[in-house]
Amino acid sequence: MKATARAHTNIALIKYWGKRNESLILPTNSNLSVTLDGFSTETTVDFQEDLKADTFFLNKQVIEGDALRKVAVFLDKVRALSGKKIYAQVDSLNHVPTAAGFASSASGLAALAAASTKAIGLSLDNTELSRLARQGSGSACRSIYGGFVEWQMGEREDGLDSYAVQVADESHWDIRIAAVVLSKTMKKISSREGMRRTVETSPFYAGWIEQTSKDIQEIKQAIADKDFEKTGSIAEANCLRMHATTLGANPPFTYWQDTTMRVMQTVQDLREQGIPAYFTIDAGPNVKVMYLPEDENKVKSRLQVIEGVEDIIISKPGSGISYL
Ligand code: FM0
Repeated sequence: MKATARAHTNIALIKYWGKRNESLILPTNSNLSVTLDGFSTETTVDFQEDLKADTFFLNKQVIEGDALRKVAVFLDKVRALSGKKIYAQVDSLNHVPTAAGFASSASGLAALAAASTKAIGLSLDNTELSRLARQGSGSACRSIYGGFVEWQMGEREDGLDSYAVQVADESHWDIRIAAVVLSKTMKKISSREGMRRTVETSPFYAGWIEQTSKDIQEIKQAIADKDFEKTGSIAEANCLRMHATTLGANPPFTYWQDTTMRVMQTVQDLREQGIPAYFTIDAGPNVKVMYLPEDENKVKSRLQVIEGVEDIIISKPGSGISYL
């Protein structure tokens, strides 16, 4: 009982930053991302009668500890859905053109959801798959779809109405996203821990929630209109507001490093010179820069000379899950 699926990672333009239910992974706000064609995970799940436990290989290396537990806990949900108590060997390959810490739980859990349900004989539609992937890692529910994707927070306690929908497919709008990889990264606070601490302790959190529900309505209109400056400026402001909440947490923290700020400054300089480019940053020091295809050379040449930048990986809007 074996199946293979591929999923691409995504970058949020309106961030998911906080849970209203930790065990079901239900968010405090609806959020929106672009699926990226430059980063993917390909996962084969093979359920075998003679296995005594799940095993997990990532890029051909045996994985144990927390990462294995995350996979096994997810497969428990798949077993419960199917009614079959059978363990699996999971083989994942991360196609990330660098070693610099860009592996993503979004593509990983989306590929795992697709491959494991198919392998065990369930046939879920994309809504069901998104809802299931969400319970592995919140941002994974968006990677079921390509293009521009909204995770609708839902209202129900049981999470049945909390899943992603496609806002526009990958052919809607040819924009580019450069992932700017920094050469040194410090010990990080996981997004899971960072968002928990922020929700519990940051006095700025209420302001974040209030503004984000407006941002998502506006950015959906801007994406429909292909209004790049509006889309970029809403995304950049939303990112800055999310990161501001972490400075208000107790104990306070930030994901930014010196190079993170140099990249942000360079993007703002590019705009002053008339080149529309905007940044966004997730729970780590690397920066993603959005721009239009005609500005690629100018943007790339400015980013790659920044001190502390190791690599630049360029994506277009990518596709949703596929079976191999
Ligand atoms: O992607 O605790 O999905 O909207 O990347 O596994 O549900 O790893 F910037 C932070 C992603 C959070 C914003 O959190 O958390 C976004 C973030 P989990 P995730």
